[in-house]
Amino acid sequence: MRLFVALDLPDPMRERLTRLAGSLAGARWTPPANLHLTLRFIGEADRVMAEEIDHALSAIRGRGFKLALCGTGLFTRSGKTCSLWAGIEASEPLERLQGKIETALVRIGLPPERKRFKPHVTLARVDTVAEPALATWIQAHNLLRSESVAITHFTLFSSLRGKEQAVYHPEVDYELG
Ligand code: 3AM
Repeated sequence: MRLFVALDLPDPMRERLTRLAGSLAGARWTPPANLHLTLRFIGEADRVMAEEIDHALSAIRGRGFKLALCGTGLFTRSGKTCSLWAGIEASEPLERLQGKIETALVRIGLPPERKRFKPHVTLARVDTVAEPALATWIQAHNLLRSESVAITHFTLFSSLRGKEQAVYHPEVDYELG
């Protein structure tokens, strides 16, 4: 199964992000149910490995914390704009949690993540959207801010590739004290 570790977004944050969707010709918006904040992409894992991952994640101790949305931006791949995202206000507890997850997974043999952690929620795939339209959208939404919401757990998700969109399934929640 294909796995990743993420924060399942609390409803007020999900609703706020859902309201941003629209008015950008060609954008493929993330369905509301799929909105999440990835902490660590894992990839394919067999049953035995999935159990080891679950075991390692279960041993992580951390406290709940609060998060707020902050700004929007674009990622590029091979010089081409590919995704539109909402940013997350700088958060030490979030960085600490991500660090603990990374350490735990590397300890059981997963290759280290080389990309620097950039907390974000992917809003849309935009590889076919015209650059000027993207720039206008970003300008209009760059001041995005939200109320802080409480994060009480993180989640191991499985991901099934669908025809149009992947289907994410929460496999295990790990409570933060
Ligand atoms: O949270 P975002 O949307 O940035 O793009 C995938 C998504 O990221 C990413 O993992 C998240 C949950 O699916 N992803 C998919 N395949 C990947 C890969 N091979 C990947 N990240 C790194 N390497």
